[in-house]
Amino acid sequence: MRRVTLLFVALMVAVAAAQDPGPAAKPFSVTARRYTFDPPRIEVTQDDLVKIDLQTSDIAHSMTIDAYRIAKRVSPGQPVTFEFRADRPGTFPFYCNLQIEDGCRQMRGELVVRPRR
Ligand SMILES: [Cu+2]
Repeated sequence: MRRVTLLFVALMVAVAAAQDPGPAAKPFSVTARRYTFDPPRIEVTQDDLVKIDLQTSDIAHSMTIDAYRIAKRVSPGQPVTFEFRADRPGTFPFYCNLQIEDGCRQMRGELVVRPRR
């Protein structure tokens, strides 16, 4: 019985460690405008909780990161905040997937997720 209890405690500790949210979300403020993202590059470390405050300074845009299945639309005067866990290391492009203006196709940025050592 005691052995079972110890096992259970060990398991719960392992689960808690796996779910450790770690430090608070890393905030980034991103401004979309014709036809750039500012900043165009976001660097984080694997497993960081990334918080993006997205706003546009002109027309509606989006911030789309296919690798993370993120597509957030932002409208003038209505900033959007979203969070995600950067669990995949690598360099991932982000872009604007709205077709309101042709120039949006030039909107490119990259998310760099450094591997955790
Ligand atoms: Cu756009």
